[in-house]
This record gives sequence, structure tokens and C-alpha cells, in this order.
Amino acid sequence: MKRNPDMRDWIETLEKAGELLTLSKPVDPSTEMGALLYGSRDKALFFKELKGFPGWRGLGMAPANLRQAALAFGVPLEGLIKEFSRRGKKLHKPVVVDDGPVAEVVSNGDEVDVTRFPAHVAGERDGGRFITSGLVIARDPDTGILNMSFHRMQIKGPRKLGLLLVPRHLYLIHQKNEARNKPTPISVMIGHHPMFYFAAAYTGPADLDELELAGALLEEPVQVLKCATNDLHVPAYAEVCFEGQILPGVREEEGPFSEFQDYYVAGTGMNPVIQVDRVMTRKEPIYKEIQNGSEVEGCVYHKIPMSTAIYERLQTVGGFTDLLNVMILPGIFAAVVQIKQRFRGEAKNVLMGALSTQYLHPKVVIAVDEDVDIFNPAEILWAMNTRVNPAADVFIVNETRIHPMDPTAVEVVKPGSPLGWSRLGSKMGIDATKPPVSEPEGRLQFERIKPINLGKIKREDYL
Ligand SMILES: Cc1cc2nc3c(=O)[nH]c(=O)nc-3n(C[C@H](O)[C@H](O)[C@H](O)COP(=O)(O)O)c2cc1C
Ligand SMILES: [Mn+2]
Repeated sequence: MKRNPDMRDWIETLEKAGELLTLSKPVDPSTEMGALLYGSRDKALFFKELKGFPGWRGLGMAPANLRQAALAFGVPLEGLIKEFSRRGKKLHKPVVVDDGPVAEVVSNGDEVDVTRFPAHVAGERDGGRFITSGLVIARDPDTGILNMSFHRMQIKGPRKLGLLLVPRHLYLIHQKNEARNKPTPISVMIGHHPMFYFAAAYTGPADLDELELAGALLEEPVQVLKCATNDLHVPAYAEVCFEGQILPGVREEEGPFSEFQDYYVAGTGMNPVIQVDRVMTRKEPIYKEIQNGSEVEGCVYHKIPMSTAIYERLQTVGGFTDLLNVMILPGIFAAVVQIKQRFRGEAKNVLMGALSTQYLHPKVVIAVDEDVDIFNPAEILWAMNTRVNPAADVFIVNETRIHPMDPTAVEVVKPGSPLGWSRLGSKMGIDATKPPVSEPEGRLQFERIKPINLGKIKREDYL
């Protein structure tokens, strides 16, 4: 059987495309790496030597931006969301294999020491070192369905990690187990092809197995190994995996942590605890570092699955919409939707749809036309300035549930509480579209200027 593409293939793809920088001098994950990652928004970074962590290498900012994400999917930037949606429709069940490189080096029970992972410190005020690239796999105790999601894990001891569970699927699974005073068995994967990361950040229905979605995005089944301490699986071609359990009824202080909005406002509080029972790595493992903050790697993983989910959702508004693209904007709390509006009022319906999907993040959504480059923030601002009549085109819905990491809103339920964590804020739609196709005369007034021979005349020919 052909092996799955892995993180090493991805490194090669980046290198061939001129998108990778190799750092040969030793880098300290606690004091130097965060600054290097946060500053490298144009190139992926490969760390050949990590101070204090002999035998390890590291990869970060990979993908560093949307352009590199499009490279992973092998499509132009404009086609990224459509391609994710297309691939995501054909799920593949994982296949169990007998052996894989992730199981080359194994430690069990008291031999386990996760403090040896070269996890970096992401921000000055962070509570310590966090595993930021861990994808947690768990099984719903009632339905048996697997779930895979991103969760930050604070390194607290050789076998102890803190865990942030925003109330979504893993939270629900743990809540069910906890009600029976049972731990939640988990397996965790660190470092693989980026499709695993895109799949894990996609919020679909609770019965979607994100490992099947990873297979869909890879366009082949994910090859997995059976775990030794529980009935879960780990991807055979990951760099690092571990097995463990989220302990029932245990809460400890966790955080603060540099989060995606570029703030430390991030669920710090009494959060669950993981006990690690078994660790597997490759012989010469490459650790996956993920820097969080605005417009860095963590955001790339947020933006693409979230844009895809919203894109899929909006296609059926009013039967169908002529929907061209969707993209999450910096800070993750806003999105732009690109439509060819057929009838007056259609854009506002689409905006309302985008403001209440499975993702709580977008609280501001802007609708623009097909002639606006949604990957250029100046173009979005241009549309807002020249196509919006504020009194008619902007609406605000007050007192809505918004993302719990949005500090503009009131925290009505604290993190770590049995009911989850919630904030009450408001949402805004901005219709920056021109008059609809059904009103051609009005539409004509918003036709953009175009010099004669634009695109054909070259400055170089006139020097
Ligand atoms: C870089 C990154 C870090 C994340 N960290 C966390 C986290 O610490 N806790 C959490 O609950 N969700 C976190 N998420 C969000 C979830 O992984 C995401 O919402 C996912 O869809 C949830 O899975 P689910 O739909 O199976 O519940 C993170 C997402 C990304 C992209
Ligand atoms: Mn899920």
C-alpha cells in the first residue's frame, strides 16, 4: 500500500516552491523561537537544532499564510475554499495498518516525559510551554463516533498536561464521560501533513469523524495504528503521538496563552487535566510548532475550514445564491462574502446566514461583489467606502452569543464551568454590494473605471 503523504513530504513541497527557510544555528524554544515564528509571515521555518532538545528538529509557520495553504491544496488562492469543499464531500474511512514510523520509539507509563517535547513559548505572558500542534482524537461514548480537534495543552509535568475545551464536540464527549465519573480516553497527534490540521479545525456536525475528513482532503484513507492503552487510533505517519486520558472531575489553573486574536484573553481559569500514558515518536522526530496570534499559522488553520463551512452553508440561502467566495478576515471575528446579488435584499439574507453558522467567531460580515479582490484588504475597504449607505446597508443585532474569546463582550459563563463558557455581545452585517443584477441601470453607476488597453500596455515598453 502506498503510504500517506506526511509532514516530510510537505517540507519538500515548501522547499521546492521556495517557501521554506532552514535555520541552521541553534534556536531556543523558550526565548527565541516565538519571535522567529511570529515574524516569519512570508516563509515557513525549519529548525535544524533546538537548544536544550538534542535529537529534535522543528517546523513552524508551515503554512505561514494563505498562499502556502493554496500550495498544499495545489490550487490558486481564489480556488482554495471551493477546492476544500469539493474534496470534503468524499469522506474516506481510516485503514488500520500494522506498523508505521510514528511507533519507532515508544515510552510507557513512568518512562513518559512530555517535558522533553521542544514545545515553544509563544508569548511573554504565557503560563509556560504549550503543545499547540496537538490534535486530540476521542470517541463519543454513546455513538462510538470519533472526533479530532485542535486543543492547546499546557505542559505541567512529565505525564501531566492542562487542556482548554471550548464547549464543542470534545467538550461534549468529556461531559458525557464525566457524568459517569469516567475518564475520556484520548490519543493525540503532533506533526503530519497539513490536511490533518485543516480537517481538525473544521466544525461540522457531531457525527463527522474528522479523521475521515482528513482522508477526504488527502484524497485517500488515513493510515492508522491501534493504540495500546485504549481503543483509539493514531495516524501511522505522524511525527509524534501520545495516548492518555482526560481525568474526570479534575480542574486546575491553566493559561494564560497567546491566542488567535493577538490577545492573552483566552479561557485562562480552572480547566481540565490530561494524564499521559504512552508516547510514540519517530527515530529522528521533527516537532511541529504552531505560533498563534493574528495572521500567523494558527489563523491559517482557522480561516480555511471556517470559510469553507460558511461557504457551504450560504449556498442554499433562499434556495441558492450566486456565491463566489468567502474569507475570514484578520482577528477571525469578521468575514467577507463575495456574491453576485440577484435581487435586492439577497445580500442581507446571506449576511444573516454568515452571522449564525456553526462557528461563533464572525461577528462582523461584509458582503462584496465579484469585482472586489477579497484577498486585498484595501479593496474590501474601498467597497465599504463607495458602496455602503450606512443608514440602509448596515444592521446590528444586539445581545447575541458571540465567541468566548472576544474581549469586547460580557463573559456570562466563566471557562471551566459545567455549562461551558460563553459571552454575550452583538453582530453586524455590512452590505457593501452594488445594486443587484435585476436592477441593471442602478448597477451601471457602480461600474469600475477601466483605462483603455488596461493590462495590455506595459510600462517597460515606454522607458
Ligand atoms: C490553531 C488552533 C488552535 C485551537 N485551539 C483550541 C483550544 O485550545 N481549545 C478548543 O476548544 N478549541 C481550539 N481550537 C478550535 C477547534 O479545534 C475547532 O473549533 C474544531 O472545529 C473543534 O472541533 P469539533 O468541531 O470537533 O468540536 C483551535 C483551532 C485552531 C485552528
Ligand atoms: Mn467534531
